Amino acid sequence: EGKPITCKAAVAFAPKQPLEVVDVVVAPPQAGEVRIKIMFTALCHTDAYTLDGFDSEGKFPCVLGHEAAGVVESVGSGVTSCKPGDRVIPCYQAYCADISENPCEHCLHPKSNLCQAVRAWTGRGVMKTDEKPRFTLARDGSEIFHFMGTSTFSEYTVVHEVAVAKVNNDAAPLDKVCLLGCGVSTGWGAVHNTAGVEAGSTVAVFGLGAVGLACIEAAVEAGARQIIGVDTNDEKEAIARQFGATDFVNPTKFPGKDTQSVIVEMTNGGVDYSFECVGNVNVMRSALECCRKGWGTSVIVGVAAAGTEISTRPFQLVTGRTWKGTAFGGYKSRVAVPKLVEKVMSGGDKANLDKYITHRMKFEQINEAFDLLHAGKCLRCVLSM
Ligand code: NAD
Ligand code: DAO
Ligand code: ZN
Repeated sequence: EGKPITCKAAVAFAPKQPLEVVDVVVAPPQAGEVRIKIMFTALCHTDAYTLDGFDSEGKFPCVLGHEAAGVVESVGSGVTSCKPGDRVIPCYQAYCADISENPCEHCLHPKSNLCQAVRAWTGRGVMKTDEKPRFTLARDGSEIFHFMGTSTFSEYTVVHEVAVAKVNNDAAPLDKVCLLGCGVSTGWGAVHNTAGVEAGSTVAVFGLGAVGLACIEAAVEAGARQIIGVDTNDEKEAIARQFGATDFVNPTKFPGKDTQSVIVEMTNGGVDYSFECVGNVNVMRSALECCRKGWGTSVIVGVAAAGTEISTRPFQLVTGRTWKGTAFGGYKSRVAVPKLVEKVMSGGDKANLDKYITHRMKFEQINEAFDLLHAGKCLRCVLSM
């Protein structure tokens, strides 16, 4: 019954090429699907990484984007958890347990947030119902693939119902809470859910983009007594200290010495927890090896290029270090995101998301926003549609 909508989308036609803002046709939502009018979208490093061709799952042409907020335009048959007019945050990591008759085992398991309900299809850039994308190019009708089940670099997108988190608080500003769709939630959850940082802990955070800074913010909240920010860019020191880092290490300032040795010396044996928020396998090794013998835990948050491998000496683990990782901070997305919105709304300055937003632009300027991300000048750039 719904009609196709013709609108603007920033299409990635091929890896390493600028996006092209063109007219696309967005088909109506089918059973179990939701069509969303995107109001604001931010850019995350993962979009840049896919555009750069590092993601083996990346299928072109596609509509990238996965950190956004918008309003439900229409819903397909059988959709009960949201309705037209609802303000929502699309989630690249779905959650099915509370709305599915046959929930996946991950959603039922307390230790996992990796819902598999639509995973096989989102990985291939299509919708589950008919295994086709809902985007076609207006000029020739050719198919354009989805990305991460979200594709928010478009005025309208279609997502699976299991991937739609509601913003229940009418006062929540969508141009800010859009950040809860990825980077900020990931950093917070890495600290609180995946690591479980306790008061009095020592922490090292490698990579001080929005994700790493969110780890610092959460470590402060958890009561960590020492928080070491690590970044190759000296300009990150000031912002890391504003977020609550007590120390800053620039690995390039210690030629011939590895970063793990620097941190082990600073902490008299290593940190209780470390977080890798860069996506570099050498940094992942440093992050593990700067952890305290006996109990130190390192969490991999960064997404490394396809095909790369991590390494360390097994003795590092034999002697009590733990190596783990996190996707979306371990949060069961669709039920957790509304709570995170509430936390932001009730947290005053403490949970203020403004400090992550260094730039705002028009959607049409999306390629400039990518340039900023690559230049390391930007935490988050929020685009208005
Ligand atoms: P970003 O590019 O804004 O930040 C990365 C930071 O790392 C920059 O400040 C950069 O200067 C620094 N850096 C680069 N090389 C370094 C090195 N060798 N040592 C120390 N610092 C170095 O990226 P972001 O948006 O904050 O994302 C960080 C990572 O997290 C990315 O890999 C992204 O794909 C990943 N990510 C993962 C999840 C998840 O669910 N696991 C979610 C969101 C993002
Ligand atoms: O295989 O079930 C699965 C989960 C796949 C998604 C994992 C996402 C990891 C983090 C992606 C980067 C964040 C934008
Ligand atoms: Zn599920």
